[in-house]
Amino acid sequence: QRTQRTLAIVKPDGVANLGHILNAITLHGLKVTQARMVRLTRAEAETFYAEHAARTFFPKLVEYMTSGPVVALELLGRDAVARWRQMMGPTDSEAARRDVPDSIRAQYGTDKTLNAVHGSDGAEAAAREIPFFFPAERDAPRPRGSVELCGS
Ligand code: YYY
Ligand code: MG
Repeated sequence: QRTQRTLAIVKPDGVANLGHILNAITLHGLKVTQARMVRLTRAEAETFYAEHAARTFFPKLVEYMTSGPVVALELLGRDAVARWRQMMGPTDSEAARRDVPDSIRAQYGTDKTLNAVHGSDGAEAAAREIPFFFPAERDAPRPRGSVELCGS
């Protein structure tokens, strides 16, 4: 029941539906406080998903996340972490279509890997993941192409 921030990523296969996804986010009462489109390097994708480095799907995941630009979003709202996870639906888009047909992954994902969106899995992850895409302004000059949609 607290106002918090979370990191959302519209993954390469989700970018074609960016408008629908942003619309769903705002309809659910979450605010987009920072947004940035970026093509991740292999090293960046590996670092972002370092917790999964030992998994068999890791190479496929890194390949996918570097296959095109992604859009990173900082979301702000009451229980933003859990509410964004709930909007996303299950990791496997096929399971999402079965179990949560109105979820983002059900509507815009393909399978277990190509699943349209990412969301931080807790407040701790959010605190680590938000600065990964949005470093403090004193540390970094504003990257070209970055847009602040909304003051925080
Ligand atoms: O948090 P979430 O994205 O729902 O799933 P994770 O278990 O953290 O896995 C991260 C990421 O890895 C997932 O979004 C797709 C990919 N992945 C996969 O390709 N195959 C799996 N069996 C599990 C996860
Ligand atoms: Mg996860």
